[in-house]
Amino acid sequence: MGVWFSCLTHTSAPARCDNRGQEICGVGGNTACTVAAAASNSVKDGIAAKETGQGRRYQVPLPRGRGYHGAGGNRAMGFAAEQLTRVKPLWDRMLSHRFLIETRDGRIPDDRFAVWMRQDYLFVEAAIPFIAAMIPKAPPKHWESLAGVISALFKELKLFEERAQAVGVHLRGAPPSFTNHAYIQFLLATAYRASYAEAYTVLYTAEKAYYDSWSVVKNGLPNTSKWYPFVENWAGEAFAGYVQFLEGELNALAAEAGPAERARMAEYFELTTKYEMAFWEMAATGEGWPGD
Ligand code: MP5
Repeated sequence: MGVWFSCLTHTSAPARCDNRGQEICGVGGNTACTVAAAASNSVKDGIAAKETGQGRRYQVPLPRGRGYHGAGGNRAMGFAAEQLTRVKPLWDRMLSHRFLIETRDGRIPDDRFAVWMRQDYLFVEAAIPFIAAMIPKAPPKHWESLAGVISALFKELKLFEERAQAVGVHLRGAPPSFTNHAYIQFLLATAYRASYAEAYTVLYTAEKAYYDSWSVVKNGLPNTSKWYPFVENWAGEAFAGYVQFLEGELNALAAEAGPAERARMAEYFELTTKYEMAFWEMAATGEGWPGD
């Protein structure tokens, strides 16, 4: 979601909130922000912002007492790291998916990339009610950070719209694919039926998957590429800070969970990883629906 600010300390925890034109995004407390990547991947003012270096600003404040790198607390390995280790073979397969490699190498056909754009636009749209449905279950200290995620999702939709217009992709040209439909239903069912910690696991895993996936692309795609704004969006320093914030919160939720809930969280972690893999596969194949 654009360029972010990484905020190292804060009394509250709004992650991923749009900070354009504001010093602090709605929450009182101490905030120490570092500007992430210089450029913005624009939304309304994208390209212009990129040229002037006036990127959209986000902040990722962490609760006081939590270091930027120490968000998991004192445990040697928090829940998230434990799960990433457990699903590593799957995770690595996701990161070596041909869609990512071809995008990184500038070999992805435009119409394939357009499939991903159309589908991810729908996914991001659906992420709004997903996050909104988590709010009633969330501890009050998470309300503002979740609200920040929602406003950042709206900005992200604008990034898609701007890119689509720039490259001539008709974003509204397709219904959700089978995989995307399933993933969206999974998100919503999780938000409504699962516990908050379980839903938060899905949020973290999806965001971490995108951070890692776009980092693969970043490691090769020239920043002059028409697709680079997506790299900036998900593989920038600021998004890294946001993912790290989520990781700390997820670890804390897992530490408070009982063994049964923790086991379900692990299951959600793995399922989300599989959906992420399936999403790249769907984009690479231009998957239709059974019976089409
Ligand atoms: C994300 C995404 C990242 N846009 N699409 C998929 C399939 N997985 C994860 O989420 P967000 O909210 O766009 O950063």
